[in-house]
Amino acid sequence: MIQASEYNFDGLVGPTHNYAGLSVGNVASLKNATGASNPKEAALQGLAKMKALQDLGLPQAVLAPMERPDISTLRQLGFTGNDAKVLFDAAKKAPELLVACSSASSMWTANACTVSPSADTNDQRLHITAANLANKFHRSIEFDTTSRILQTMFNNDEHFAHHHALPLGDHFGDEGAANHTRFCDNYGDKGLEFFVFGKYAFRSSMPEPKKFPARQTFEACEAIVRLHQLSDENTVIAQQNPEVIDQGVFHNDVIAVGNGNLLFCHEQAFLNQQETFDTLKKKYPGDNFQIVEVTNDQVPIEDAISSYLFNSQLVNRPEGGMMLIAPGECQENRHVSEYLYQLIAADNPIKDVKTFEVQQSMRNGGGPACLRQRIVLTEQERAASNPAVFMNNDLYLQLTQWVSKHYRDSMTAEDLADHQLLLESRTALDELTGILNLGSVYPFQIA
Ligand code: SUG
Repeated sequence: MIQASEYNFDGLVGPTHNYAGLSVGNVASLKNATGASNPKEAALQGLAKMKALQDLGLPQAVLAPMERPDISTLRQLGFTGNDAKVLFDAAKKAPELLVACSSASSMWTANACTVSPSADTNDQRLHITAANLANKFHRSIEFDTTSRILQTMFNNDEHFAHHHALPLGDHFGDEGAANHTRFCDNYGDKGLEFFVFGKYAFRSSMPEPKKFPARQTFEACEAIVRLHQLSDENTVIAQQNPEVIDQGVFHNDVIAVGNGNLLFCHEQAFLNQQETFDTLKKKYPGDNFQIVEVTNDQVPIEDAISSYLFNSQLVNRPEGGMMLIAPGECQENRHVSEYLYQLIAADNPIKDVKTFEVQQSMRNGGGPACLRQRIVLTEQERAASNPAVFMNNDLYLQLTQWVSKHYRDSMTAEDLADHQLLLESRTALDELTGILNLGSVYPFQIA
């Protein structure tokens, strides 16, 4: 049996974290559109979660943010002159473009890419496809830098295969691991990869949401399966329930989460729920696939969305059994907290729940699971990866000091036009590439 571990790569919140109401279909993003954010608190909350998981014995690493404001995209859109003039003109003539080009949304690393561990792929390399995030302009400008960062972290052709993001446009809308999970008995075993989509792009008259966009297509899932050299018997592709997308479930990870041999989901998660369960059970390579299905009576869909219960991380405890790493909002919601109390007392693999305060992220629709990308690495693959990105006490200390030195503690949309903010962000990111040994990955470093 091959030994492998699952690493949580959490997104480091960027210095321009702000609330701009950019994501139609994401209830929290629209609700908090005009509020002031606190980038320093957001980054420190994220780092505190990383450190706590590391201290629990769960392997942890970190993924760098984007350069924002994204001057190179503003130039592509026709703004000219020096950087200060680009900012000034964009703020005056197209403030909506400036906020879109300033989002710190790469902090939701679940959306950065889809990763298939080497145990699942035909060439036995770990495959990575950066997500095109085509449905939202402010996110569709992430994948180039994401790819460069991932390539410097996993820079070894013998072990890692990097694919270009899928073609841009609605037909191949791909939201990365927010719509992908993997089931297995042991992380080093060949697993069952589970892809979830919101609509078909090329087939008309199929069910799809009516009010909010379906961000992930069936065709995008199939393309990733081909690129990653996955076999049919180890892959399931299922459709999300369009009715819940219309209620604000913009990604599958807002209504379902999986780990090991367990799927934890709401009863309204999938369009053909029973058929999806049957296929998962049939194809699961181990012999004990388990499902914990939460009914609407236990947790109404509105509570699942507002508390982000299913955007918890579901992890193996070093001492056995699983644990939910849930957002603090789950404790405050009566239906959810009562349900969680029953859940850990019942007969299922989830033995414990820990809550974390990530409100800065939650206000933009990002819970604990959004903040991380799961990457299964064998010992050899771990040794072939960039060692500087793996969490330890020194790195935690260095990064908290770095955040405290460079980040502001309040930010509104008006601040984004401040040339000083651009300079501060670039100074911070330049130092960060040194700390994480990434080389030159940002447009301002390679221009
Ligand atoms: O793409 N929010 C992100 C939240 C992503 C959450 N990720 C997962 N569920 N895996 C999004 O909607 C809001 C930005 C703003 O409104 O300022 C935003 O992009």
